[in-house]
Amino acid sequence: MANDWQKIKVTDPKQWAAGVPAVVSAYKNVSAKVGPIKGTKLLSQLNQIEGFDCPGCAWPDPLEKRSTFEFCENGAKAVADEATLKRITARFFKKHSIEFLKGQSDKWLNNQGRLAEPVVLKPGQTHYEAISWKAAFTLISETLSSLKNPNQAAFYTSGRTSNEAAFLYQLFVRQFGTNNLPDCSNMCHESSGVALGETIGVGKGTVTLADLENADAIFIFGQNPGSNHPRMLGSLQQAKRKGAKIVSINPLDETGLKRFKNPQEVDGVIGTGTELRDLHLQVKVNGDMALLKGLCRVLIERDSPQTPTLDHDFIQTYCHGFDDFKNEILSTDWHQIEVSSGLTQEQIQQAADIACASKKTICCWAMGMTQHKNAVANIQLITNFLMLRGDLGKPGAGVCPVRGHSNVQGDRTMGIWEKPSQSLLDSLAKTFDFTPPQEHGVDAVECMQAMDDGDIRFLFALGGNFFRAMPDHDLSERALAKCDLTVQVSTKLNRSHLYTGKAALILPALGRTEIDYQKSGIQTVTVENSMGVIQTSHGKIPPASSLLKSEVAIVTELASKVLPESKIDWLGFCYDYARIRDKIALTIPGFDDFNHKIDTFGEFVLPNPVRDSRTFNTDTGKANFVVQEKSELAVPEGCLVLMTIRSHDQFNTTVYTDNDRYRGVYGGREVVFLNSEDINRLDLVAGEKVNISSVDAKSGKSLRTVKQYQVIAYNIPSGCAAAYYPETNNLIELGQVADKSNTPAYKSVIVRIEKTDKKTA
Ligand SMILES: Nc1nc2c(c(=O)[nH]1)N[C@H]1C(S)=C(S)[C@@H](COP(=O)(O)OP(=O)(O)OC[C@H]3O[C@@H](n4cnc5c(=O)[nH]c(N)nc54)[C@H](O)[C@@H]3O)O[C@H]1N2
Ligand SMILES: Nc1nc2c(c(=O)[nH]1)N[C@H]1C(S)=C(S)[C@@H](COP(=O)(O)OP(=O)(O)OC[C@H]3O[C@@H](n4cnc5c(=O)[nH]c(N)nc54)[C@H](O)[C@@H]3O)O[C@H]1N2
Ligand SMILES: [Mo]
Repeated sequence: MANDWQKIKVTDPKQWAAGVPAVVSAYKNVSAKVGPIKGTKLLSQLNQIEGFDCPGCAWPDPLEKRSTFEFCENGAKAVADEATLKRITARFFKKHSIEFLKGQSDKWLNNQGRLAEPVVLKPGQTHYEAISWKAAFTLISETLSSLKNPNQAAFYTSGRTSNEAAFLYQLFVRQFGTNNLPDCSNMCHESSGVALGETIGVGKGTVTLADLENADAIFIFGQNPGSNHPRMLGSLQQAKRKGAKIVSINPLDETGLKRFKNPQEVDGVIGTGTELRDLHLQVKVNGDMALLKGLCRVLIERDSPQTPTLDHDFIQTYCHGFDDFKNEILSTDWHQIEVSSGLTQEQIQQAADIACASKKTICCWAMGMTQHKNAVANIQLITNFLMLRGDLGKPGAGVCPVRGHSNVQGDRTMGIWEKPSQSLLDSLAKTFDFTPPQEHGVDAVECMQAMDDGDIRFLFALGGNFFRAMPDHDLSERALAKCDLTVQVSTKLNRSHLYTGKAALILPALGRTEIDYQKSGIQTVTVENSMGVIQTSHGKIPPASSLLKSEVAIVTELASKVLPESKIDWLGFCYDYARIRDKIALTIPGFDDFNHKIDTFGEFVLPNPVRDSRTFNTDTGKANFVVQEKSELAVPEGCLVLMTIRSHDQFNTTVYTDNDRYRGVYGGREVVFLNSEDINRLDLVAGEKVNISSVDAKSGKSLRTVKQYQVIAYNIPSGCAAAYYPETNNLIELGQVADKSNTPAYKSVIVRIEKTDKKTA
């Protein structure tokens, strides 16, 4: 942890992304963790048809023409992190108590290596100790049978789980008798799913990679692809070369969207690269609704019979609710739009110029849009903005929510959802001849609350770091401690292994990079990327330990133990994963001939009614315009709105290093980015240490505080602040969530910033 005397080094943000430094960083990282020869071999397998799917982000691979190095710096880091040569065995836990481990940083925990054998924390004990797989399954099974009813258990999923494991997992959980299937999507793109479901009838994006590369205009809202989806920069570069205009809407002028030097091209190595964004709209945190209303207003006002700016045919044929939407948009007040968005009318007109000159526009977005109270409204407005010009269901146009985890979208498709559709439940009932529970289960926030209320007493997590990823660690620690047993299926050590139920298990799993040997031979798994393409993934390196099990093996062995009466041949699925795919083909729409398709083509695209035929499966049967209620964040006098974001050197709660190269921060993560005006107004100076407290907007009272954060003067709108996730998660209230999607509002935390010496010395 940083002390007052430790200064974090700050330089100017970088003006371009990738290039040689990215390649050097990638190789340095991989070589340090797995050695140069193995590292180079591993990287050449990444995202190849016969290689493994990158465990990093969900950005798609080109369907044809994959280069030998279809990887990025941060994909390489994710691979190196999994393929590390270091191991954690029971001996490690004998040496280190839970209390000691709690005192270590996230980076330290992750750097200890791969979890190599199952361990148990018995009630009242201070250390984990070795346990056999058999005894671990018995402990889980006994705890589950001691529950009053199946809804006292919850089963979390993070988004790296393969389609095969996810399908069997939800089947097991539903046959056990609950829909309590919270997942990382609840904290991530849930708002996109809800918003798109209501407006266009499909919870996913509607564009392909080819669409993106052929768009006339691309609007990128609340996303930092330079760090989180670096391969997207290559697609944006292609689009630019074909003449696309790019608009970035972001409180920060993120380096990756300024200029890109493609390390796979000569120009990217020795040239100046490609300028990406044509316009940067420096919106205030949570100012997007106002901006989008302004944009829609300009499009509507500019429309005339001589020079139409709206696609009247599309609106008439395919849309519902236009008149009400138009009236509401025309009644918005420009002054209010400017105050709320932090942008001038002229800037919004400039963005509208780009939209009007475009015949095909795509809107991309990520967490800057989904993690606010009004997140669903944000995304519905994006969709409605596109609908005004008919930019849905035609080549080069559409919505593009850019997903996070590499298979988060696939896990949902496989039925990891606490609110399953009736058709999924009916389909499961038909294929497997049982009655799935009909009552909806808990999402991530409801799960934590139910544990705190004593209603859920058992948590099983297939991957992830549920404790650390969630808000309000004080509450979460208390809630988890009330459980009888918490089980983490993991590859790396993290904080969820330390904040546990009365008893806890760590079950070590195979990662995406590793060869999955089962009785019938080496297995293939599949994943779905952000654009609905199903791809295969083949592990390439021997497992980190002979005691690891694949997620499929863990789920099937557990299911056969917990459900001895089940008519399903669980262990048979593990024998050959093709058998799982045969059942997926019978149950999940779009997967007919699943095995045949992947054997023949390696990958295939799932149907998408909006993209394929402008079919809108909504309540009205049309694409819906939605009138959004006014929604302003109440910010008490003297307070700021804090967004909690990722650095360039982390993957979610996994911190690789303390640096954030593009933003110019080195040697520490306990920093807060502030506008110089705010720094002056608060009587602070850049470089000094401050405390950040979250504030109850109604009473103005401080809630929880993080201490000793170094002030960085940064180009960020006045009234806004930024700090890194997950160190600041305790500031966020569990109940501070997005309307309708219940996603924590990680990006609009009301805070007060004070000199450290006022409170701590
Ligand atoms: N290397 C790496 N890759 C990753 C991840 C990782 O941690 N590391 N995480 C994966 C996951 S699970 C996800 S979900 C994605 C996350 O990918 P991103 O969504 O790009 O990640 P964040 O760091 O949360 O960045 C949010 C961006 O939104 C901006 N923003 C914040 N608030 C607002 C707002 O109110 N309005 C607007 N317009 N912008 C705003 C921030 O300035 C920032 O640029 O990346 C995935 N890929
Ligand atoms: N403040 C704040 N909080 C946030 C966010 C934010 O922007 N701000 N973002 C939210 C978002 S978008 C997300 S997606 C969540 C992320 O929440 P999670 O998905 O729960 O968290 P991760 O950090 O991705 O999980 C990392 C752990 O997953 C395990 N793991 C990695 N690979 C595998 C594998 O192949 N199999 C298994 N079984 N385990 C594996 C490792 O043990 C590793 O320690 O966090 C959310 N929390
Ligand atoms: Mo995410």
